[in-house]
Amino acid sequence: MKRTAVFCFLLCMVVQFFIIASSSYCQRMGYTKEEFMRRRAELMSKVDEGMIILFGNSMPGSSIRFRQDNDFYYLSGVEDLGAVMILIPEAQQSFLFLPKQNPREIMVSGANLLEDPEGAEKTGFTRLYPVSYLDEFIARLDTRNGGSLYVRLSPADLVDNSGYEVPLLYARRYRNHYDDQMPLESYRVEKLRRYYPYFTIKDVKPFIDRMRLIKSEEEIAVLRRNGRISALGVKEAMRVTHPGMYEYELEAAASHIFTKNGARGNAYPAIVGSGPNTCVWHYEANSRKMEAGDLVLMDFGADLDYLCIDITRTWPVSGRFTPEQREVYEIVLTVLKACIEAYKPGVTSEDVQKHVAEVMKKKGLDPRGLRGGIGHYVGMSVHDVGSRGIPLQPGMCFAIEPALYYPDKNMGIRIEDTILITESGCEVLSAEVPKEIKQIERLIQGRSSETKGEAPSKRR
Ligand SMILES: [Mn+2]
Repeated sequence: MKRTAVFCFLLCMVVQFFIIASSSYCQRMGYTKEEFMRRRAELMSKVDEGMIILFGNSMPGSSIRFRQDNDFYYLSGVEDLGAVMILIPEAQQSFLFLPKQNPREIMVSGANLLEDPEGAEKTGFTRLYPVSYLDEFIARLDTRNGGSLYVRLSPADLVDNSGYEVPLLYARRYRNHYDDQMPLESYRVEKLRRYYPYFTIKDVKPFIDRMRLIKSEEEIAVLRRNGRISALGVKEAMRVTHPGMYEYELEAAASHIFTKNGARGNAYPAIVGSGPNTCVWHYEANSRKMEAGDLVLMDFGADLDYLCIDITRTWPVSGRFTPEQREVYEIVLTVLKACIEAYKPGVTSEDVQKHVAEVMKKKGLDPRGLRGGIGHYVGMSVHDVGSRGIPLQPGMCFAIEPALYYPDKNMGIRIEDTILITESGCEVLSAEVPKEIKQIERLIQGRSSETKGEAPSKRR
């Protein structure tokens, strides 16, 4: 009996060691500690007064992997639950607050950085504290730091919804007054105002957004890698397409490639619409059986190390475009190529639009009915932060997604690439997935001669 107890104790110690050794900082991520330290230092030098407080996500994901709040991750690289960060610009010091976990929490989910004696060293924070000390910490500092408290007043962005979309989702929820509960974000600000009425509350978000707009060397390396992974995924879906398959099978084919190559998940739910579904911009049921003669539109990209890629391709299920599909496809492709040509440092979206109009006029193409943007920012959120109309700069990242929809013909065609502004022009990050008609037809027809798999069953 005693021997069993000793054994159990030793086993626990071994388990503990491995848990601590696998603390969730920078796990398999493409960033160095110095990158996060540099970002914090830059933010502090821009804000230059008072105190900055940021909250991390505090609940684990249910069916999806936990994903930290974008701004919080951007400045910390920390993926622990319930984290809070305080930055003191005047002293150039940064503090991380984490919940003190009980042994059961540690046993079930692993230890957070607070349990790690090298937590501060690993993250570059000045010090780590238990979150129960947060208010006393604020109270001790309030008079010495100018009385400004920088919090996030602008809406947070999520991986698949931008800061301008999230308030719309709330507004729609408020239509039913039983659902009109205040967002956690607003509740936190409200509480800070009530607890510390002597602080001047200011918005830190514009400072962070300006930084996130221009991608760093480390971010560019991640984006390039994700561009390749996401392109390979969509290409694989294209390759395996044949009549009789269900839309969700194409999602599976692409997801397999994403996961296999280390992506933490999708940048957004896969859109795989065939036939009439090609005309639903954000169709995501992916449950229809594809038939010969249909087009299928796939809009899908991976989330790698907290950076997204946004790709759309449209292709014929049977491997050959009809003359009518071909004609529409060529128009959309021309617009996409004209945008890519025009994207370079110094130009504005208005200039890009003008260039597209000129190209279409020269080719005698009808611009009426053209949908989809000539560009939205891409980054930690697939519809990323950044104001419109400003001149392009190296390090900015966009998705270009022209489209034409004809619901009466069950024909929607959208082609989308994610691009990075370079010193001289732009780099197409998603270039590895074909978009020329010939390449697409060759890829699908090459596959159609192979043996088909088992007949799939309908998804419930
Ligand atoms: Mn897009």
